[in-house]
Amino acid sequence: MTRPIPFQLVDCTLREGEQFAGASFRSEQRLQIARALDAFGVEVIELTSPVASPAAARDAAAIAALGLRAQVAVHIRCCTEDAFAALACGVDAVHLVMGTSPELRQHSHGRDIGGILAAASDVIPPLLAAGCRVRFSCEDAFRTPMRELLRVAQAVEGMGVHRIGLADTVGAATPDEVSQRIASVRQAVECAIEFHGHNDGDCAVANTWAAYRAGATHLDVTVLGIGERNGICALGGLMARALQSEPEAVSRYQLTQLPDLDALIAAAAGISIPFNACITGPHAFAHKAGLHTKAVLSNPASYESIDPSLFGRQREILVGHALVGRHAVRDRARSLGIKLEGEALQRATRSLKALADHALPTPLLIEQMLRQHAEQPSAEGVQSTTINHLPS
Ligand code: HCA
Ligand code: CU
Repeated sequence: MTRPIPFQLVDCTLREGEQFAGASFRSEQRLQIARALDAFGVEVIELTSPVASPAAARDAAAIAALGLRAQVAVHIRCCTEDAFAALACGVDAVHLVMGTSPELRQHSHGRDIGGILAAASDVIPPLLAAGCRVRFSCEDAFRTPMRELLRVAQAVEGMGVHRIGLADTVGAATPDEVSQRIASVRQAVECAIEFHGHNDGDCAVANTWAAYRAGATHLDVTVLGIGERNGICALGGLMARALQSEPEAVSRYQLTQLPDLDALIAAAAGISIPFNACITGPHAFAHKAGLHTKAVLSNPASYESIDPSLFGRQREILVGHALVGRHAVRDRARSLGIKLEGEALQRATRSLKALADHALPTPLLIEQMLRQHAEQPSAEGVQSTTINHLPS
């Protein structure tokens, strides 16, 4: 018996991601990114509305024609003009969005709940009749009074949508609030539920996980979390979170492709992979303090909750710094074919610490020191002025 897929990933890099201040992808980049997302295994690829620009429409049609395994969707306003433009692109799915909070009702589209439902009933039937998958998302759902949110959710489900989206548009919800709201909507409707969480309060990944645990079936991500302001739930962050709790939930994705995917988007968006990115951050698997390296060398799981090799990454044991411990020094020596034990090891470690207090030694200098201590067990350290600002 095959197990049901626990959740589906809706990747919004080519929609929300392009709303990141630094991102303006060219057509060939959009196609390359769509292919890479498909190869990673995301289930849905969301694209910018075809009414945004001529290239957006051309690229949506081109991506829809690639024959990807992933479902291709365009993200549009809930109006017939956009809906017909979406159908003209030949996409599999249409993601409708409309603000339901008092703030957006007043300052965005100016309609009350009755007006929102009227717009939905104009747009949803022709899309369904054309054979499209349809998702209706309540923008700013977490500032929408619960009664009104449930009214909209039940009404659009009645119109036949395949999925209802709840967006934490201003990134202010907490995991508890997300759990409660998703659970209430889960009780009120039978269709699939999608969650889209912004990161303004640094809870996007936690909120997305809470949404899944409370019954959301579709989770929005972007590569590196890029999006409006400081973005949304990062694909890598969600993979890390899932692996820590339910590794089987992500086993169908090509996890070893994540570093290349993150690098692709970083380059296209003109940024570096952030130092604190889960999994692909440059030092995500670097161990430094002596206490840590001793235990990691004995068993990596002592300070690692995620195995770097699952993502094709390697752990690093840093020795070129003052916090170094003798186990790490011995390990580095061993990897260089140098046998360093007992008193010589102690002295080499002390010399390294004393040196690093003044300047971080280069890998070459470290090697020279280790050799010198191994060959001259009574030597009290080596002097050098070589400086490397990155401990290695
Ligand atoms: C936007 C807002 C949105 C929509 C999310 C959704 C949000 O259109 O830019 O369609 O579910 O965060 O509310 O990204
Ligand atoms: Cu958003």
